[in-house]
Amino acid sequence: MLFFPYLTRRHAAVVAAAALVLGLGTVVPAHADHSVNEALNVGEDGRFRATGSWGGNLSGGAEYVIFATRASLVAADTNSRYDVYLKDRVHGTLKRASVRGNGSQAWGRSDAGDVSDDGRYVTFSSRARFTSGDARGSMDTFLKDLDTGGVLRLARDWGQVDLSGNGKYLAFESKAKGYAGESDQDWDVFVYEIASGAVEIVSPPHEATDGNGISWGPSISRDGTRVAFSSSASNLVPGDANGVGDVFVRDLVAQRTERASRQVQGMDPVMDSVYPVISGKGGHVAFNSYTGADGPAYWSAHVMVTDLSSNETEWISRIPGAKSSEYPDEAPACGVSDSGRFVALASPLQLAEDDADDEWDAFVHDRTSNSSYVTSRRSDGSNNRADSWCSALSADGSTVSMVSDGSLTPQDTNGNYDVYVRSPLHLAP
Ligand SMILES: [Ca+2]
Ligand SMILES: [Ca+2]
Ligand SMILES: [Ca+2]
Ligand SMILES: [Ca+2]
Repeated sequence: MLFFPYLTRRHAAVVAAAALVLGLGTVVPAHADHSVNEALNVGEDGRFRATGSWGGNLSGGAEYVIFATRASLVAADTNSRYDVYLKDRVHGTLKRASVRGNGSQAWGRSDAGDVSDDGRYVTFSSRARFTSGDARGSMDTFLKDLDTGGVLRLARDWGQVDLSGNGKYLAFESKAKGYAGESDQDWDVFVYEIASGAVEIVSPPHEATDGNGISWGPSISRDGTRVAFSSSASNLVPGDANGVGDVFVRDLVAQRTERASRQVQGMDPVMDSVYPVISGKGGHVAFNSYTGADGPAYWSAHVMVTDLSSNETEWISRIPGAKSSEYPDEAPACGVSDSGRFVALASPLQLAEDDADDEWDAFVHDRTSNSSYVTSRRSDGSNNRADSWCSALSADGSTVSMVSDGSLTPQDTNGNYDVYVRSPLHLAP
């Protein structure tokens, strides 16, 4: 998942200043670290490119990273447009993914989506034409099979799409009628089985014929059986009486929905919970909550993680002593490791001792040691005084992908945003 910075640097500075006054500047211990950055905006010739790159979703094992760049990384790329590339980090090979079924290049900007764990399937969005019947100029989402070259244009009424790690399912949001018997035009969340084309509704209510609100923002587990989403409906589970939007998880095998934002620090949320990210195994969900431990946070969202087996929710982007309402708005989490222990997030807050600036940084939070660690550093470990955001986290939490407008490797002097992968993260045992 990728996002833009919000207008929060001023707020971050206020919180940082308050923390210093309160003696809270030192938050967590630093980790020993030997991880290095890998820049993705590098051509087949091994040279770093002068124009920027963007995106950076990872396969579960971090063997593959999908990103977009305006630079030409392979000789056949002569369109001077953003294209989507898939880097095989194990074999060091690079493929341009945003090409048509016959291998010809497209003439419009393409942006990176998701990649399956085996690197076979990718999703991307583009204004270019990839299939017959696709009008140039319309923004569409495509599914590409890199084994066969085949490109499938996903339906125009699909919004956000998430590919399951096993490459078999796509979770999507839509407000169109007709999917899985839906008769209204509210936003709902569905799962599409790639092999059969079957569509199943994910956001059904437990008692009524339809949810009494909108459901959106799906995130699907590796095996495709669990889908997290946001919903304003109050009839998806019994006893949802808080009157605000929540995050839910649907188990498509057990045909059961549970509320993941049921408890935040022991309290029923009094403000919305949004932007869920489910772990590959489906046991943990990170999301943003506008409710803090001490009540409504109003305009600031905090990153929370719910363990679905214990049903406990933890606020992880927290500076001790600061009030909820003093926090800046935070970006959605980028990933949760399979065990639920590690969470990738980005924040303008100084969540780690080694973060010495009020720029946005990418962090990995370790829920076991309750400490956060800056991953958007230079390879030599020095501080990067520029905004950086996370993109994705590997299943084991040892590899993170990021976008930074700083220079995280010595050859990056282009002054543009670029995608990096950092690994292996030597986090506390
Ligand atoms: Ca290009
Ligand atoms: Ca609710
Ligand atoms: Ca910072
Ligand atoms: Ca750069």
